Order: sequence, then structure tokens, then C-alpha cells
Amino acid sequence: MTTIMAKSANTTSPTATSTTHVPASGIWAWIENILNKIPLPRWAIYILFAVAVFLILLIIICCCCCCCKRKKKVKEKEKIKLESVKNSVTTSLVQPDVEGLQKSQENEYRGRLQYSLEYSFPKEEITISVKQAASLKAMDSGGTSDPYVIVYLTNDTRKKNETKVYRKTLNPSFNETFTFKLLQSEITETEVVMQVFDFNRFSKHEVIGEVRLAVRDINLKDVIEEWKELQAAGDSDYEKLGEICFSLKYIPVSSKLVVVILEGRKLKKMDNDGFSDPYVKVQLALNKKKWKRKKTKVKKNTLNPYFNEEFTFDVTLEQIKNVDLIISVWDHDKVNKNEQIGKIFLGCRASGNALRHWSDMLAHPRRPIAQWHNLQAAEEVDKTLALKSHLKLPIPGR
Ligand SMILES: [Ca+2]
Ligand SMILES: [Ca+2]
Ligand SMILES: [Ca+2]
Repeated sequence: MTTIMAKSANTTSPTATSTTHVPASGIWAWIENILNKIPLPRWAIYILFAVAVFLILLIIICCCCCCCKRKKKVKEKEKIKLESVKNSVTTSLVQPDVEGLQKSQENEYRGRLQYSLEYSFPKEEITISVKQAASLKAMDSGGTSDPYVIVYLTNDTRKKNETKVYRKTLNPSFNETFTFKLLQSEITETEVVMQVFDFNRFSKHEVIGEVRLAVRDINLKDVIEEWKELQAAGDSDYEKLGEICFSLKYIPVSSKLVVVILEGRKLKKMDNDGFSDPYVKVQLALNKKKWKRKKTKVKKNTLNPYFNEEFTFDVTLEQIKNVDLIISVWDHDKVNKNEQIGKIFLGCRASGNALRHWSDMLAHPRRPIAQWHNLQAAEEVDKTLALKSHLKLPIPGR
């Protein structure tokens, strides 16, 4: 009976059986054979097989993850590596970024603020109403705060408005409205800042937190009313002083350091007409002593000057390790003494953004690298430079 059936099957589709079924059944028979030799019940073999497959997959996934992480780390290291300055002591002097230190403070809960915003296109004015705050952080020993709000726009930080102080409360109702001039041309660059402070009669008022809104992100056609969580207050000194953009290029073969002062923006207003007359000084200090100095032309009556002036200094590879590049922005005054707006220094002992720019320049010789920097208070930078002036860099091989 079976032989007849097999024969008929063979005659109906001879090719199919000979090409596909025979080898497959051969493999299965071989597997069957092996499984039969294992002195375990069939279900146990299946479970062991599944566990083995799972473990192998797990190992493969782990290996992939490790490889990816290692690649990422190597990339990050390469970014800061100073390729052209070998055996330099820079890495030991790299200070943690200020941003990193502030991170833990940023996460803390500070409370919420309710406000409304309305922009008038014909008048080019923005009206900001500070409504109320809720669940503010307690700043005083009694578990309360004495909150008030300072409101300003970053296009003119000289005009700041503040609400009344509300004593001993964490849920104050302010309901005060302020109007600021905001030209349509200034919208893209301007932020609304609402900083909640704790009033103290005998000590410095402390900032509880702030809400900062980029005006360009707000739908100005409607009246906005909303609640926002307070964030850690940023360093408002930066926006007061302005920013400077310059490019750096180092050519080790010819020992040239090329600094191109490109432009400044949002510089602080230093004159009564609401403008400044900015120019930029580029100084080099070697081994903490003043060494070389050049300056740009004066740009009259502007807070957003465009310079595009190039300065070349002779600095050997040995000297570049000990050089501080100091960029300072000044307001030229005809009658009075010129006023310093702000400054910044770069070099192997700088930190944060400044160190990153310097490192990028050294890591990519002969290539100009441009970057924006926030200006810092001149006294602060001078203090940092002077503080370290006694520091002897242990240069290897000397
Ligand atoms: Ca207080
Ligand atoms: Ca002035
Ligand atoms: Ca001036």
C-alpha cells in the first residue's frame, strides 16, 4: 500500500520531490538522530536550545553597545586633543565647564509663574503682565520667601521694571503690567526675562528663578497667557556686555598666529546716545607678561560692529603653550578716557568655551576657526589672569 502511494507521488511530481523534500528531510532525519542520542526528554532539549540562543543574542547586543560607547568616547577625546602641542600640560589644567557645575542647581524645583504677553505691531511695543506665582522655593529660614519680579527685555537691559514685594508668601499675586518698546527688527534677537527675587531687608536679594522667552518663538498675533516653571537664572552679565566673534589660525611651520576680529553684537551701550564706539584690542601675554598688542579701527555709533581685521603674530610652537590671547572690546570716547566694555582670554589655561576654541585651533593647524564668545567683565578676567600669574607651568623636558 505504502509503496503504491510512494510510486504514484513520484510519478505526479518527480522534480519537486527530488530537489527540495529529500535534502530537507535528510537534515531533519540527521537532527532527529542526534536528538535521540541525547539522554534528555525532548522538551528539556528545546528549553536548553532556546536559552542558548537567548544568551548568544544577549552577548552580541552587549558587544555592539560596548563598541558604540568606546567609539563615542574616542571621538570626544579627539575633539579636545591638542595634536600639535605634544607633551603639553594642558590636560591637567583643563577646568570643568561652568555649565557642568551649575547643572545640579538647575534641576531643583523653584516654582511656577503665570504671565501674559501682547505685542502691538503698529506701536512696536510689547506688554507684559506678571500675574502670579505658585509653589515658590522658600528662601528664608521661616520656610517662606518675600517675592518680587524683575521684568526686562534683552534688547535694552538698562530698562528694568519690578513688581511690589509680597512679604512671607510662596504664592503671591502680582497683577502688574509693564510695556516695553520692541522694534520689529529687534524681535529675532530679543528675549523676555522675568526674574523672581526674594527680598531681604538686611542682606542681598536672592534670585529664586527666572522665565526666559525668545520673542521669535512667541506667536505675537495672539495674546499669550500661560504658566511656566521657573529655571535657574542665567548670568545676566553676558547679555549686558555683548558678544564678539573672531577666528583663530595657527601655522606651526612658519610660527604664525593669525587672529581675525570679525564682528561684535549686542554690545553694551556706553554712551548717552544709546550707542558705543567700539574697537577691539588684541593682546598676547607670554609667561604671564604683556608681550604684543594690536588694535582694530574704531566703529562709530554702533552696538553691532563689523570689523573683519586680520592680525598676525610670530609665535613659536614652544611659545604657544605659554601664551594668553586677550581680546578686549572698548568704547572710544573723544573727551573722556576710553571705556572698557568687556574682555575674554584664550590659551591653554583658559576654561570652557574659550579653551575649546583654542584647542580647536591647535588641533586643526592652518585652518581658520571662527567662534562667538560672550564678553566677561574686565575686572573678572584681569583677576583670573593675575591670580594665575604666580603659577609656574611644569613644562616637561626643561
Ligand atoms: Ca527674604
Ligand atoms: Ca563712553
Ligand atoms: Ca563713545
